Amino acid sequence: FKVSRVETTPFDGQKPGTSGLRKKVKVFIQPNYLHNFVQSSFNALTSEKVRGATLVVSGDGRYFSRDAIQIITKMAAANGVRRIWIGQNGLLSTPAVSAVIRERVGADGSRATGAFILTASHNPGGPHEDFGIKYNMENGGPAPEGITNKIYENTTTIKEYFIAEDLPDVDITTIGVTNFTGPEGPFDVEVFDSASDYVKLMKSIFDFESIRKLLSSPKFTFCYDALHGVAGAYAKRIFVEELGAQESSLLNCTPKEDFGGGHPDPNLTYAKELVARMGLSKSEPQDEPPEFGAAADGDADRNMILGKRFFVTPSDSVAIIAANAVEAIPYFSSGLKGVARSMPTSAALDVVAKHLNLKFFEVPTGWKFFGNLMDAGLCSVCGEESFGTGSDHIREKDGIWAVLAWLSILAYKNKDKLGGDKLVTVEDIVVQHWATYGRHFYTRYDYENVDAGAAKELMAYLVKLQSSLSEVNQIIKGVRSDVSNVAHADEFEYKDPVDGSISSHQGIRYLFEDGSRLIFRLSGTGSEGATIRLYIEQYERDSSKTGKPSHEALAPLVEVALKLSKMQEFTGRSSPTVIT
Ligand code: VG1
Ligand code: CO
Repeated sequence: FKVSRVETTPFDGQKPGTSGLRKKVKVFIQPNYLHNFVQSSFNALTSEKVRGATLVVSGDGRYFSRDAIQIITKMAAANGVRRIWIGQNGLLSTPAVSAVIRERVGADGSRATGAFILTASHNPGGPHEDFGIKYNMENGGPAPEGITNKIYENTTTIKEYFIAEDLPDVDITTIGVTNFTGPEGPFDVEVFDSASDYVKLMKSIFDFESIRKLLSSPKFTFCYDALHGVAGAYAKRIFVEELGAQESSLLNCTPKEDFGGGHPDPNLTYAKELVARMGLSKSEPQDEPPEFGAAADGDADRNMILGKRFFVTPSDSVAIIAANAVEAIPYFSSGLKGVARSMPTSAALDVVAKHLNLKFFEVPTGWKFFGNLMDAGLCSVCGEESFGTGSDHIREKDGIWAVLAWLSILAYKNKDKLGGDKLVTVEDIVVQHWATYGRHFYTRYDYENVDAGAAKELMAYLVKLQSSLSEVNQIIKGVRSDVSNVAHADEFEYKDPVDGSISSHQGIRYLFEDGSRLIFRLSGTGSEGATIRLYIEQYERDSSKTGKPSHEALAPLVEVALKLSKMQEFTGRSSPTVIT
């Protein structure tokens, strides 16, 4: 093939957010739009990460992925990349990409040093919806801010890109290697099975035999919803073939370009079918819901865990996994190195860390911050309130790993009970956890697609308000006299304990005397307008009160949050778009 140099001009707004660049498909398909971003990424990397390198290119299979894979392959060839690895049909979940970078060894001993992951995660897909791209590094984790800032800078000055226009399209449906020769020598494209490397890694972490006993027991019923995302490419292999679940326990496990027209976000609002099956929908009561249910997002790095008629908050989930990991999961049998959560995630994990005397870290939102801790051997288990849970087996959150972690805990607690006794349920495990550690009532209000100017004004107002705690507490007393005082308020800033880098403006915090917290931040993953996230949390140690419905317990704090922020005045919204 030949290498062409193509002149181009910058596009505005190619700034990677919390997790890569996410825009409407109609933005991405503009001539040169994707090309500019990819060339800017190559230019942001050191030369040995490009020339002669092996790179992975794949994603959640959303609309435009197939075209994007061909474009990136041709640009990689032209930029001197030696080898491209592609999951069959262009499918690799985000955690599987991380696993492939860390674990996969090619026939000639080659290893990947990076990846372009094609996904907009939980955002809908299709010609009128979202596409996205992000770059992951040689540790398998998202590029740190140093690199994403450089990519962005490059996009603002880009003048040219390189592409092998005459390279034939590669057949991504068939497993195998295709060899090409360019001006600098050989270039190979290898299409491989999307699941094998990931399945192998899962089998090295968990005790599949004990999970199989649980899943194949007639007493235990199970349901998994991939919401037509890429998790479907793994679910049958792992849950049915390896672990003996019924095939009928898989919902929406065929990956689709448009996620079947749905919103591939595993929460109580969007995973409707699973939520109904688990007996959590008032309008569709069920006689016998399954004992355990779970869902994933488009790229399968998120998870929602449900019991029979029971929702596990993600903040509780990571705390419960951390509390039980050493006993229930062979990978952790020699102990946890430490645990970490994102700032807005509830403090349920903090309490576990204290009890078990574990190192603990609070990082800004987004998975890239956990990676440094893990690379330095400081953190084993971590999570976010946004349905992200994971460990140092890879450098991304991992939806199927979280399900296997829960199944391991259930298998461990029920190992003597599969014969006849009543099973220990998901709900039992959570209620027991609250009895030991107390309960963190928690909810998140999302105001999606708010006018960007209005969102900025609201945030600026809240920052300004922080300078006078007495004014804050006066407002609160005027709204609810039963809510405690704010003891401290700030904008969260994080200093990475490993490399010393500083991330500022990571969300506005109001910390109350009784341990309650109100947090406000702007989303960094949307593709239109602004999304305001309001996180509300309250700790209850008294075990006679931990059973209250969450919305009841949090009602006073919610009222305070809305009044304090003048939410309706600024945004014109009387209620949030989504409550999780
Ligand atoms: C959201 C979540 C954050 C998560 C990020 C990527 O970011 O809040 O916790 O890490 O999505 O998840 P933001 O900036 O919109 O709040 V995924 O599954 O979309 O890659
Ligand atoms: Co995701």
